[in-house]
Amino acid sequence: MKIELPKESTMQSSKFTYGVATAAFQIEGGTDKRLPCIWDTFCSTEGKIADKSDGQIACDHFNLWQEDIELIASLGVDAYRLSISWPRVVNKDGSLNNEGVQFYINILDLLNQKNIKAFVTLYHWDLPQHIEDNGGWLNRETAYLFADYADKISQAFGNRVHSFATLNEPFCSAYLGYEVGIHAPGLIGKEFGKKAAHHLLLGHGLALQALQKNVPEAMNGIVLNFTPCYPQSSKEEDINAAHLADQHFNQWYIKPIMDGCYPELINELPNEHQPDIFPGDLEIISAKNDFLGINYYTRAVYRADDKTQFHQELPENTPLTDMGWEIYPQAFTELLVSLNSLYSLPPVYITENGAAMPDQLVNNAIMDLDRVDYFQEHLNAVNNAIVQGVNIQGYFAWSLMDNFEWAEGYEKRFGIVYVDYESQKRTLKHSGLLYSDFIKQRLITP
Ligand code: GCO
Repeated sequence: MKIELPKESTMQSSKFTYGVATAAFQIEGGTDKRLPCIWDTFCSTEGKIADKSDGQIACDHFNLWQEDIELIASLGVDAYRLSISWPRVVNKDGSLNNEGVQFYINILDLLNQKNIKAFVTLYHWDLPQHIEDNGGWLNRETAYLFADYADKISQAFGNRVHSFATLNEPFCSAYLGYEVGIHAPGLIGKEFGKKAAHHLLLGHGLALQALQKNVPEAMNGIVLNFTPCYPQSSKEEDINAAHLADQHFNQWYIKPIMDGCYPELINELPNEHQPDIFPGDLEIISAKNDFLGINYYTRAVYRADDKTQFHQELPENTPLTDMGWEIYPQAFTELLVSLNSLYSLPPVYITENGAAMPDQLVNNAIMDLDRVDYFQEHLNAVNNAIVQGVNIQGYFAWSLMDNFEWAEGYEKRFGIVYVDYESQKRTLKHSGLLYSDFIKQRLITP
């Protein structure tokens, strides 16, 4: 068994970037060396995390980072996508915390020494708790605090970083965090989601200005996630339901960035659900990005519903990952092709794609053939989108290693490397071996 793509695929070229991805809160631990963040608070709230766990130790990457970078280098990847813990690098007064900054500079220097491009995400959901205490993303001021952090940290990192992304998945921060409450800070209310989303997007625009000023030679942009929406039947009302869900969950986050306006749906939102948009905000939000990061895992199927307008049907009789997410690679191609036709996209990087699977450690090995299939099918899906004209330049597997999967705790394993949380021993899974072989062979075949 191996992972392969057609010989003529541009994804076989050494110019195509392959990487692995992680996020600070999910792997670092070392919580006593930084300010508290909203995920610390959320984890300590009864009933929020499936296995009652937290991020205090996680993969202990805070101590094991050198070993982890050796592991990344051994895979032969071109790039590593990591996120910066905002509460590790700032003090409460907004000044930089030198010790925290140095932690990342050491990582970036080692990556550069090993010729691994650093793709840095500035916000992967770990808002400093003291900022949440002032209203978090419901407070417009947070967008300016984020830009200030982006300004300072990009100056401190300088040319060590190949690519900066402002936000990771503002949909998750806004909707999961402030509307349905399954992520930190756990607020629930239809009136919150789109207000938080607007401040996040404003924060993106303001931070991008700082990045373009301080590190214009870096590739600067944003990472968005998409769960394409499909109708359950060909009935018109189901098609409309899927379309509406798509406007709320997907287009809401990309359209302001690409087109400088929200979907028309905004005109139908009740007053109390409306974001607070100031003159000039949308110009700031729609400034040109050097790249767009796209995260894809699964699709969603909707039917019409009298009360809620659209209702998500759970998948039946289809292959699922351990998250219960349908495995449907065709939606990945269709998503990429459709975004490319709706918008004038900058170069696209697939910044996350992968699967949680019920891994079994047997004789010190994990034969995760299901995950290998997932990668193979989704790499094919990306290739199909390229063939149909989408400009895609890179692909990052989520994730380098098993880690803290948010509300699911440590029960769901997304890694291509297995982590034994007792001993912190890392074991390369079969998917990791084959992903690495695939990346390496591409460089030797003519
Ligand atoms: C994301 C992620 C990752 C998750 C992954 C699986 O950016 O979507 O936040 O942090 O672990 O998506 O759910």
